[in-house]
Amino acid sequence: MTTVHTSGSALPVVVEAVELHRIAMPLVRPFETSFGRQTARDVLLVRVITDSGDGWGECVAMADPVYSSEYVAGCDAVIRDYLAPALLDASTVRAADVAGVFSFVIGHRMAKAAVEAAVLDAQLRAAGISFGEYFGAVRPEVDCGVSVGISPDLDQLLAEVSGYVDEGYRRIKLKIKPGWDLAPVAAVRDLIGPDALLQVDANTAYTVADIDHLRRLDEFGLLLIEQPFVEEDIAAHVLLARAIDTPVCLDESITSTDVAIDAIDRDATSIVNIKAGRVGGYLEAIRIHDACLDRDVPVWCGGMLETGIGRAANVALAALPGFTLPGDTSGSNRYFAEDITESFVLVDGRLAVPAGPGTGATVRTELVDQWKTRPAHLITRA
Ligand code: SMG
Ligand code: MG
Repeated sequence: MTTVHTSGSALPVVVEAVELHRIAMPLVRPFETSFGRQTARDVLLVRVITDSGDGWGECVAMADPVYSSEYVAGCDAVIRDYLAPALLDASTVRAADVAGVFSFVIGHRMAKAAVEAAVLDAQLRAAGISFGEYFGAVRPEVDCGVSVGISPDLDQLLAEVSGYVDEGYRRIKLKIKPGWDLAPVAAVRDLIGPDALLQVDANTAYTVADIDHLRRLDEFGLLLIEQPFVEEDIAAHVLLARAIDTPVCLDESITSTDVAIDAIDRDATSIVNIKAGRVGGYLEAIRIHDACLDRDVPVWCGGMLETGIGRAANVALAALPGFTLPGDTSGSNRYFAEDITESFVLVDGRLAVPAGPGTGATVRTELVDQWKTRPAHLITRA
């Protein structure tokens, strides 16, 4: 069981204001999944201003509600109208109190996670403790994988994958959808060889009618198949898991520790993708990690095209003992020409867990200002 530090680092902060920033960052190349194509990252950043200093959190919601029901403008509104006022009312909080303060709002986990992360950042900066120390990190660096979007054709896909292999990535994940699955997987397996780690992610693009087709992936020796069916349909994933040898891994479906335990107990998932935003925050993410570790279920850290703010926290999370598979924790240059913090640079296929207080990342506020798509919102006590 992971122990979250409680002494010293748990001193509360008094929240004086919440600032919401919305910025646009062009992607170095378009990222296409079964649900659409992105050319820029529309990011919502939360800054909490406290009596003990500031903290930053990143909201992982996409511009449109296509990965899950949450989206940037919705998160912006729910933080401005509900979460920030509740936090300001509570006034004196620890990160561990935030979920309780927000429990009157149903769902909106990505919005809640962003605010909780900002409070944790402020709290730990004030205490001089890093996210890694607080979470119980057991390694100084983490193995990194890369998520490769759907390409216009196989040649372009192979060129992109070759580049990532050359950069040292320790695992390749291919986005798949009906019509773009067996052929790209076969071509990439051929390119990278039988021993290289390879997995696929369907982002809910299939139905139970595709089970026989998906079984054909077994011949490629994949680490796992991620989220083939809609998020509510745990039963369909049970059927697939019974039918194929490739391990089934849930992403979108896993919204809490209870859901994770249920899906594991039902044999719908034998590996779990953990994303703090999807489950309402890093503290819930750690509880899922602990539940999986207790049950010998391997986990890995998912990604949502984060800037350095979210990436710093993800890398700290991925240093927990149960994260035994490489995560979607890629270097900054896989996404952006320039990051909003110091760049995360791969060394031998790994990223270092930041050691500085809080996330350890320094937000380049001049870039936040330069890249804004609307003026910052400042929410203060009424
Ligand atoms: O951060 O490298 C990243 C992206 C990883 O594939 C990735 N994320 O379903 O796991 C997933 C997707 C969700 C975002 S797709 C726009
Ligand atoms: Mg996924």
